[in-house]
Amino acid sequence: MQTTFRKIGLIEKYRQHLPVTASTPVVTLGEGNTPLVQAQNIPKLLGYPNLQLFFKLEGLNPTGSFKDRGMTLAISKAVEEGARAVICASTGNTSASAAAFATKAGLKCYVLLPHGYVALGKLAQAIHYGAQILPIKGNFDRALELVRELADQTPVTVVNSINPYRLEGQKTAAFEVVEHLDRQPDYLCIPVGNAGNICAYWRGFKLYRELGITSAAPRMHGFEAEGSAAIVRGEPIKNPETIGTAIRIGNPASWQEAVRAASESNGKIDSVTDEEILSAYKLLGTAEGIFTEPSSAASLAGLIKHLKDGTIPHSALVTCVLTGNGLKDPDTAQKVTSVDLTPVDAEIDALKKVMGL
Ligand code: AN7
Repeated sequence: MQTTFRKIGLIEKYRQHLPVTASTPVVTLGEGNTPLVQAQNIPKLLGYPNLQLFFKLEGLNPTGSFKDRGMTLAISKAVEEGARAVICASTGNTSASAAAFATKAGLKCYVLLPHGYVALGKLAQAIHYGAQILPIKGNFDRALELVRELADQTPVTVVNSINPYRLEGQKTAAFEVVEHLDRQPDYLCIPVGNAGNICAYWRGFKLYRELGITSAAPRMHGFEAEGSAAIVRGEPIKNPETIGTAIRIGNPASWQEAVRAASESNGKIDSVTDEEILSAYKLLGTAEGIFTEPSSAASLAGLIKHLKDGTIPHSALVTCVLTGNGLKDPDTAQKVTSVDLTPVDAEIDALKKVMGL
């Protein structure tokens, strides 16, 4: 019996909407096709029983974040164009994804990281996939400036979202949301850091509307962390701060396109506090069984804010994008919930006593 290998990954699935040809070498780790899961308990708990809420679980991509969608295309095109080395600045997830895809393609990978502000799991990934790690004494915004300069002076290909292929790959997430719902959501809520992903989703939704696959497009509601909310404040932030280290970015690269995405879609870019982010982060775990990283919970935190202030109607069909996997940041998970981990005697009676049974 002859068996055929079914091609995987989002380039194969969506190639007619992507800038590839039959001769583009496809570098894939099986990214995309992530679950869209309906909330079971949160709408009632919040007091909005008619809310139709779905979570796009991007943490189930091969390196645990949405970055893999853009990286499969950016690395495939880099190989096609003859690159030998790639480079990125990163708050963590881009570095993990770049390192994995570069390794698979046989490319050298350099990653510039803001020293002390990358979640443990992401750093472990970049190391494990064999990237050359360059922690810098500066934040993400400085790292990205340095990457742009290095790319001008040396033969390295930048795979940050300023690489045009990144957002083209990432727009496929919008296609999946439409296919899973069999229509467009009314609202899309999404975290905003460097502001690329909100633009990518908007491109995807707009394309499906143009092609007549949907009759309308959702309103895009993007959420920055309050201590890093450059777009909301209307000026770059020199020393951005937030518990969500992934979105600790003070001068977003896709600023203007993100503002256009929000205005063209009749949506909004707003901010949420670290307290609101952590509260949504915990709620996802305790009410829905979803472990996402703190930055990702900015989408739910923002939705809650906009339900409360009436910006989003209480019976809307909403998709919240959960951009990264909670396992990437075990430190924050342990810090934010105090649990008694004192060992119990390994005896039935001792356990029953502690369990109150
Ligand atoms: C989990 O990895 O910028 O607004 O260098 O890791 O498209 O930047 C990560 C960003 C949201 C924000 N959620 O997306 C990086 C990086 C998670 C993230 C964002 C990031 P953009």
